[in-house]
Amino acid sequence: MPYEPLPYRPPRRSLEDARRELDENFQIMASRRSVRMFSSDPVPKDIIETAIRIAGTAPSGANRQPWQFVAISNPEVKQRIRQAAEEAEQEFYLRKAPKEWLDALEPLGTDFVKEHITAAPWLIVVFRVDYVELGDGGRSKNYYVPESVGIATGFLIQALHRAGLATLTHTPAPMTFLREICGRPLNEKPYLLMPVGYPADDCTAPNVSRKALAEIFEAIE
Ligand code: IYR
Repeated sequence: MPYEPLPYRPPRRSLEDARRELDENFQIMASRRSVRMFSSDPVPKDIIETAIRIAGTAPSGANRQPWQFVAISNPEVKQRIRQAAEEAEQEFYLRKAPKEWLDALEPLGTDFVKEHITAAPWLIVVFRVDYVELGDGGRSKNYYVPESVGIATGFLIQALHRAGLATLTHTPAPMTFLREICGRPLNEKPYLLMPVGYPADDCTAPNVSRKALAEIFEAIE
């Protein structure tokens, strides 16, 4: 495809406006917590769809948009996913995880029981698409796939949180079962499993804090 750029002239916002927007967004995002206790209150499908549209605006390597999202509200399918995830996690907690890793998880209070997978009204499975099969037997490769899908997932988490919805990023290992259960083709690899919904009325979250700016940032001026 030839290079045919279009004018891009977003309106310039005042610094005052920018600071207000950023301060407000920081407050909103700093209040986000990963949630493991979901209400079963329903979330309409259009809410999920618009959040996924937002995820789909993420930048990606060569603009290949190498992601696929599957949202599941079907209770039987959620149950199958929970069962498979719990089997993988049981193996992790009881056999595979080194003690050091289990120690790091202790303050989070996690274990292999994943009730949130069936409690949340929606499960979003994010797939990475490493290549696309061309009709002629060839393949078209995608670029910077984990980076691109990670950015899209970040957009998704922010969009859902700003809409008042809770999320949990979950990566049971191995998670190939998600491709089978979701009926996706072999060029799509599960990247993340994310329950989405409202927090339960009695929801609690681990007592964690964020690093200070000085710990995560350095300016070179
Ligand atoms: N995947 C396991 C263990 C786990 C790992 C990390 I790193 C966490 O931040 C939290 C949990 C689980 O989901 O329980």
